[in-house]
Amino acid sequence: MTTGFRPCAAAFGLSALMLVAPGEARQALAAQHIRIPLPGAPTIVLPVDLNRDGLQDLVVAVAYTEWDQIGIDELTEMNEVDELVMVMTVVPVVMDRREIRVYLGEKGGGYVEDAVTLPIDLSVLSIDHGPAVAPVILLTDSGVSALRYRETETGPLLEMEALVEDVPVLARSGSLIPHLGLSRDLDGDGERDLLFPVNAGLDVYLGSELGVGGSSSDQVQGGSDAFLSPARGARHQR
Ligand SMILES: [Ca+2]
Ligand SMILES: [Ca+2]
Repeated sequence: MTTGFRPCAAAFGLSALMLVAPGEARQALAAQHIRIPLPGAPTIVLPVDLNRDGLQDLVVAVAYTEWDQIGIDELTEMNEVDELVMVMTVVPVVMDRREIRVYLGEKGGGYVEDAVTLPIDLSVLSIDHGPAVAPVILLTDSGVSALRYRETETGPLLEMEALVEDVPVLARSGSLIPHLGLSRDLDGDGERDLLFPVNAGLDVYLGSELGVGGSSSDQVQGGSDAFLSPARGARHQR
């Protein structure tokens, strides 16, 4: 007996309507439907020009589960041979997978089909827009990192680069939390500032300390000298 249902290859995805100019600049903008297949539900979606080519890219954080299998080694005594033998038992397990996918924007609208992917673990707590020199920031168990896009000889690469070294109040929660509001322009200078959640409130890191309008990741190098200090007076007494 057959039913009216058909298998669906892609259970998750993003659909977006983009406004694109089909030809002459004076022509009316047209809506373009785009579907982006994903392995799981998108937890966080950020439109941002991550590779600084003037085209908006799409940064998507995805969390999903996947069946896998693990092998467990055990020493077992076998009467037939009267000695201990190593036996491997393979058991199915459900694995938590998390990853950041970046779909680069294309001229004329839409995104490249193949995403640049960075697997992340439970130490990444949230992702948000950041100041100019770090357009995408990640709150982690050990502070705030910038998401960097880099072209290499073997292809494009995503990396995490430490900006702030401190332990947030959400550390070790294992949750990937959307819409935390990690950055706002608090002093009205047009630059996003970092809001870092700690036990006693919020630490504020002025985005201007990263370099207003900076365009190169060289301005924020790794190493302890590059870690920012909270703005004076912003930290509550603990
Ligand atoms: Ca871009
Ligand atoms: Ca600011």
